Amino acid sequence: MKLILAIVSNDDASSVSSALTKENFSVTRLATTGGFLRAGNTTVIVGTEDENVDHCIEIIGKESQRRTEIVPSTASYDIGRYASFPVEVQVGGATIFVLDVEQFTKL
Ligand code: 2BA
Repeated sequence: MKLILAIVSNDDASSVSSALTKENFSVTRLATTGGFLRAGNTTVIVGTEDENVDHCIEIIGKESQRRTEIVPSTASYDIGRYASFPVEVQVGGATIFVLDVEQFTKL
């Protein structure tokens, strides 16, 4: 058995967990924070048999594809004025760890 830890953006967390649940994976979601950006992200935990790992990763990848979005950004000038302009940012993607499970018990 394996434990899959997938860190995804908060925007993708719902679609990742819905798609996994639909395919009969058991899913736990944790609210986590990235150490570099210190922004919220979601860690999805899935315990599954070895033969299902590739399918699980495939679903996570499909629901959290890296993409570019245009978001508004604001710059301030010393004279007390602000300007708003669109910037391209990369969103999505997943960081996935697969661990061996020594024991799995439900009491
Ligand atoms: P990603 O590499 O896609 O990582 C996204 C989030 O996944 C990370 O959020 C962190 O929460 C988790 N993560 C990634 N690799 C990990 C690992 N080896 N162990 C544990 N957790 C891991 P953040 O830490 O906020 O990083 C956001 C993005 O900033 C990263 O995207 C990467 O592009 C960049 N980044 C992270 N650390 C960096 C560093 N030391 N120097 C430069 N850029 C960094």
